[in-house]
This record gives sequence, structure tokens and C-alpha cells, in this order.
Amino acid sequence: MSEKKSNKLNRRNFLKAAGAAGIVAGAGVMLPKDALMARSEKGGKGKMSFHVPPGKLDDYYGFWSGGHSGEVRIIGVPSMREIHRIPVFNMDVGSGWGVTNESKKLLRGRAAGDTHHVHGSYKDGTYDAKYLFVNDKLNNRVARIRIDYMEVDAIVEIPNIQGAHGLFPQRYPKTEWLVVNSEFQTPVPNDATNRKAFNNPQEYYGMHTIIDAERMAIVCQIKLDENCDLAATDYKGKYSMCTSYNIEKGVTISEMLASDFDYLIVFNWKRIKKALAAGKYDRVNGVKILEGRKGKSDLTLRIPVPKNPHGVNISPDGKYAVCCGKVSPTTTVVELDRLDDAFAGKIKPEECIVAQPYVGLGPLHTTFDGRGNAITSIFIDSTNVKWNIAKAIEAEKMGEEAKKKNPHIVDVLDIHYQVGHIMASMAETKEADGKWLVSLNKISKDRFLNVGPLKPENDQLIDITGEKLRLVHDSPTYIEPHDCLMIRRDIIEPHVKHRVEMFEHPLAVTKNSIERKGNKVIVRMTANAPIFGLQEVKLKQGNVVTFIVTNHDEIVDLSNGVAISNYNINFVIGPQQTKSVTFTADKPGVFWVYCTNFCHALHLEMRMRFIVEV
Ligand code: K7E
Ligand code: CA
Repeated sequence: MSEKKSNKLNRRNFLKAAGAAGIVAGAGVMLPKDALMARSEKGGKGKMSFHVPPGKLDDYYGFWSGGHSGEVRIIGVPSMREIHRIPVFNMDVGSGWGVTNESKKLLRGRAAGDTHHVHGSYKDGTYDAKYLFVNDKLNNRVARIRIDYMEVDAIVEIPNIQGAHGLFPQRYPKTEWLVVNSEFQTPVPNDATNRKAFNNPQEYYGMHTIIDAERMAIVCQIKLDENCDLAATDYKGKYSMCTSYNIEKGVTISEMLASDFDYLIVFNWKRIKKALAAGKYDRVNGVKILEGRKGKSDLTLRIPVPKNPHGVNISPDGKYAVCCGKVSPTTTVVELDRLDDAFAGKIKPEECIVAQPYVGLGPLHTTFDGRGNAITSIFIDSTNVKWNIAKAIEAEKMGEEAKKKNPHIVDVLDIHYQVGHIMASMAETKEADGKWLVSLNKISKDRFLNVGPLKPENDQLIDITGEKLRLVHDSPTYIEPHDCLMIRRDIIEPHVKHRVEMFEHPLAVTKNSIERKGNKVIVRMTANAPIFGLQEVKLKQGNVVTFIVTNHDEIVDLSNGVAISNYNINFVIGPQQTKSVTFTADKPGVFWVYCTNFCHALHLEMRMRFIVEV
């Protein structure tokens, strides 16, 4: 099927589904995409190249979520080369994540995940290069990655929620709190003690969870009738927010689309801190639960937005929240300085809205160039639309006639195809630099060699330095990035270490030994390419054995692998790093332990015997 035909089909199917549910919000203001396309002819062109010659390095560290692969990836921008993968909620036999005791302790038996939103820790509105945070929508967790080693160092499980989706760190003065949204409403608690609620969706609730970023512990949850989808925090440390598309408490698609509007819900941090200090909370599963429901709480403010909104993003000047319509072909621009008055009851919540510009069919996420323009991803139309925030606000003031001419639209770019998130370089900071844009397209169809039914996604790199959006590169990616960040190299690079501190691991091995305690055997071993510190380990069938291995090489990039034949054990240790595994020696025989990670001219000889006697 040609691209045009199948896009049309998609459009038609969407309208059909929307129609079946009794909706096509904003149908009256819909303009054909072609009317907007006419505008894309004018303006200057960007000139940047994605080509990074051999031996040269990229300008940006890109951090991509991996969707239901459960991982995070590091992509160099602009080359779009995949440089590294950070296993997070997944099992990764390449590195041994999910195999070693260290990783199992964090995963607690659940090595499957669904990562959507990666964000960095902040100081004063920009990245401090300490941590990355990422959500797990599948098992309702948040992981923290330390940037110096690019490894996960903490995972917190969030009780009382499902669909842990939107995640955002505090931006100012620094990241003390993180917020996480629950996209699915559930009974609270969701267990046998509350079985009466199982069949009563009126007793299902959403939660806005606040996490202490340093301790990786839950501070509190704010209980809502609505669901919480995407998340954002402001640039002043005063408010967090979530979009809610199911204010109906629906459990079917048509129920979730019943209302003409839904909400952008804003959370007042000063009042939350006060309520916590005053002890105004219940406890469920050990977590402090604050009342946030409509009419029962002064912690929350509900701004009505067109039905079933999706992304909410804050402009880099800290002035506006832009909320995408999804089912409405518009975005809603909220002026954050008005929130104080709205919380004080001086103005109505809807009076915080300063513009509602038309952008196209199926807007999902918005990013910024730092020069007053927003760029919104349009799923159904398969476009990225660049629009000017000030012009949208101005047109709103001038009335319907002015608005109809869409003076805010700067450019419309066709992408390939069906875009979810888009992100511009540094766009979630006050240092948004307007250089590169990545369009994370869900569907690649014919853009790459056919690899069977399961095709890659297509991450497209777009030069945004000129007035027009200029597509420069297609990049296939494996399942399934939702969102990404591009952080300037000079911010991240000085913090990334070539080797770990050996004695950060309490069990770091300096002397080779085999210790036997009843049925338990502890093997302490060094690895120093091309030699393991021991040449054999002998034990009895049924023994529970722990291998603790420390790589004593200091040389940059000299890693050793430890694989135990037929025992399903395989992990990699970087320079100065220690890792351990524990397993039962249940099969008798001679098993070669060997190095998997090419380390030396005598790498193949780097092996030893593991002898299990009967
Ligand atoms: Cu739009 Cu999970 Cu951020 Cu996917 S979410 S696209
Ligand atoms: Ca709805």
C-alpha cells in the first residue's frame, strides 16, 4: 500500500472509531492538512548535517526509552548511532543484567518492563548530570540510572497504582521530588480486603505519586477520581500537573470518550507539604494518601481541556503549559502565572487558558525550540507542526475570524509515519537550543528493508535551525522508544567515568579463595585478562555456590565476561567492577568457565574448570 493511501485509511479508521464513540471533537474548526501545508513553502533552510566522520564524536547524548523492551538506550545525536544500551527492567544476557545477584536484588524477580519516559535530574532548570529516571508502566516501578556509570542503582515499586506512565522530576531549585502518574484507575487498596470495589468502577481511583529522588522512596500519593496520563513540573518548584483523559471513570473506550472535555489537573506543592506536615492523610499499603478529589481538596485544580488530552509540556521560558488534544485537533496553552490566582479562587480555572490553536488531527506531544516556537506531533496526519506561541495567543485575543487563518502555523513537515513523542535538543530545560528535533514515529512501513511482520520504528532527525523543519535522517529502532532526551555533550561527558570505584562494591575481591560452609560454597575470584584468579573450583552436586568476581584490570574498555557452560550463567564485568551470581550446582560433570568478552590475544585460553562431583 502506498504511503498516502494508508495514511488516509488511518485517518478514516480514526474518524470511524471516534464517530462510533459519538465524538469528533472540534470538527467545526478542522482544516484540511493541505491548507496548512501551503505555509511550509516560505522561510530559510537549516544547513546542519547528521554526518559525524570516523573518529569524531556526537554533539548530544540521546537517551531513548525502550518501551516494552524495558530498557534505555544511548543514541549519539546527530549521527543517530546507537552507542549503548542500559538494561533496566529487562533481562539482558549480554551484560548479565537479571543474571547477577546485584541486578536480581533490584529487579526482585520481575525482569520485564515497559519504559516510556526518561528524564534527567535537574538543578536550576537544567540537567545536573547526576541521574536519569525512567518509568515502568508494566510493573509500576521507577528506576534511577546513575550517569557516572550509566547503570541502574535503584528501583522503587509503587503500590496502589497501575499504568505508571507520566514521570517528571522537579526542575527547580533541584530535583528533590519526582512525580509519577497512574494511567489506569484501580480500587485502593486493590486486594481481597477491598473485594467489593472490584466490580464497581466508581470506586476505582487514579494517583499522582510523589517520590523522593535521592532516597528513591515514596513521599505520598494524591488520590483522584480521574486517571493521570502525562506529567510535567513547572520551572519554579511550585506545581506539578497531569493530563487526564478518563474523568468519566469509564472502563470501555466509549465510556472514556463520553464527556466533551477532560482535565489538566494541577497539584499545589506548597499545600501538599502543608497537608503532609499537618498529618492530613490516610495510609494504604504503608503509603500516605492525600485527598485530591474534586470538591474535597484544595491541593488540586482542574482546568477543563478538550476531550481525551495526551501530552503536557512546559515551554523553556517557564511561562506556558501546552496540552495536546489527541481527540481534539487543537492544543491548549495554559499561562502558569495565572495558577496562583486560580488556586486562590480569584479567577476560574478555565481563565488560565490563553490560547487553543488548531494544529491538526491527533496531536500528542509538544516540544520547543527556545525561540518562542512550539512543535507538536500529529499522529493521524503524520506530521510535525511548528507553530508560534505568541501568535497563537494574539490570534485568540483577536477572535474567531483571526484564529481561522491560523497565523500561528510556521511550518508543517510530513513524517514517516504516525508520530508519538517528539523532542528537540535540550527542550525540557531553560537551555533549549533549537538545533535538532527527533520525531519518534511508531510505524516505518516501507522506509527500511523488509524484515518480516515485525518492523522497526522510525526515528527521524530534523534540523530545526531554520524557519522550516528539514528532515535529514531516518533511523530504524527496535521495540519501542516512546520518548527521548538530547542532552549537550559538555553537560554529560565530564561526569561519565571509565571505571568504577572498586571498593564501592562491599564484596570486591582482592584475594582468590574458596570458602565452604556446610552446603554453601563461596568462590572469590579475580579476573585479570587473560587469567582467572583460580584454575579450578571443585564442589559436590547439590552445593549452593556463589561466584564473586572482580575485574582487576584498570585499562579503559577492558571488560571480562564470566560464562559457565551449561549452567545458564553469563555476565560481564567492567574494569574494577565486581559482580556475583548464586546458583545450585545440580548437574555433575566438568564445566568450562570462560571469558565471553574479547579481552586479550589469549582470550580463548582465559578459562577454568568448574567440577561438580557426585
Ligand atoms: Cu505518548 Cu507513554 Cu509518552 Cu507513548 S506516551 S507516544
Ligand atoms: Ca474522556
